[in-house]
Order: sequence, then C-alpha cells, then structure tokens
Amino acid sequence: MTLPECIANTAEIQVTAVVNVAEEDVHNIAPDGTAFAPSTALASGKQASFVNDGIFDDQAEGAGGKGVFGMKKLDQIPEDDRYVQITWDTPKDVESLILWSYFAKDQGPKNFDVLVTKDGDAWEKVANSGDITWKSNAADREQEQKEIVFDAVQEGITGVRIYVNSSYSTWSTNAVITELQIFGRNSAEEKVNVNFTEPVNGKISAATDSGEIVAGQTVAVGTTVTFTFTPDEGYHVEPRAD
Ligand SMILES: [Ca+2]
Repeated sequence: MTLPECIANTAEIQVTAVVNVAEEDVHNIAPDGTAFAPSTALASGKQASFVNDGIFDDQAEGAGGKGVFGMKKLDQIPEDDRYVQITWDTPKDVESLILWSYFAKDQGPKNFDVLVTKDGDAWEKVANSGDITWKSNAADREQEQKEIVFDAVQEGITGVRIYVNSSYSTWSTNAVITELQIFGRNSAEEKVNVNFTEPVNGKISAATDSGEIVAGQTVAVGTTVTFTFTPDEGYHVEPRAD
C-alpha cells in the first residue's frame, strides 16, 4: 500500500494488547465429521450422512424424503456391518451423545453399543444402551431420544461408532436414526490459539476457510489462517526492519 507523498506516515503501527486463551465449549460435533455405514447395512434409499445432516424428519420442509437413516433388517446384514459411524480429521474429547429416532417403537434401535477409535482402525466398546423401551409410535411424528453419557470423557478420539445389536422390526427399515448428536470439543493438545493484537492506527482481521476468527480463538492444528492488515486513513503498512 502506498500513500501520496504529501501525506506523512505520522505514527508507527504498535502492538498493544495481550490475548488470553479461549476455551472451546462442548457442543454437537457430529456435523463436523464424516458419516459412514457399510453399503450392506443401508436400507433402500438411505445414506450414512442422514445421521448428521441436521434433518430430523424426512417429511420436513425441504427434506425431500431424505435425512432419516435406517438399516435393513439386521439378519440381512453381515454381522460385522451392522453399524454407522462418524469420524473426524482431528482428535476430539467426547462426553456424551444422543441418538434420535421416530416411530421408534416399531423401527428404532433396541440395543446398541458405542465404540470409539483413536486411530481410525482399532475400535473399542465404551458403552451399551441397554434394552430401550421407546414410548410409543407417536402419530405426530414425535422425536424420541436415547442419551449415552460416558463414564469418563473419551479423550483424543477420532471416531464414534454405533453398533446395532438389535432393532424393533415392524417394517422393512430397521435401526432408524433420525439424527445422531455427539457432544464434545477439539482435544486440547491438538488445538492452537491464534493470538494477535490490534494496532493503534488500523485493524487486523484473521480468517480460516470457515470464516473470520477473533483473537484468542482456538483452531485445529493444520488450519491455515490468513491475516489482513488494514491501516486507518492516513497510515500505511510497512515491513518491519528486523
Ligand atoms: Ca438426519
């Protein structure tokens, strides 16, 4: 950036503030991950991504009949394939999950295991749902939920798998999951703080591919951050001599 010679740069841009670490809140991290289920498990027209697309009812406005996950009858699925999972590119600390279903008395999962992985290869069982008694086959398409709270926070994991042991089975589609919510946050050791300070005579902004970030915000390791320096009118940005 250059200024006309008649305008003097009368002040240097200065560093004036120290930024503190900001802690990320526990939130639903399922939408940040990638859903997968073996094709052998999927009921007709179903996709793994229906578990974390934010759609709870396939008849909701805009859903177009999609958004609700379901499996074939379990005895038609190879035993190793009776699951749906969500994985992430960076490690997470996970506290709990909620599995949502509807018309669950007739098609919801009856009993499922929760497994986690740290390397995407080896999966460890960390919880079981017990046998679930769904309340009713609600005429108003009521959503019902089964919450699993882990005995201890699952630290540094990169995936959560729901393995279905048994399902209510009135119709051809079983193990119906309208949405899977997983509550956690990025693992502390895998986060970096983006610290920067506002200059006196201008502004700094920073952004990732996901949008603008504020000073002190944490981002996953490997995230590219782009800084933009905007001097106030009458000032310009100079390279530092050191
Ligand atoms: Ca959904």
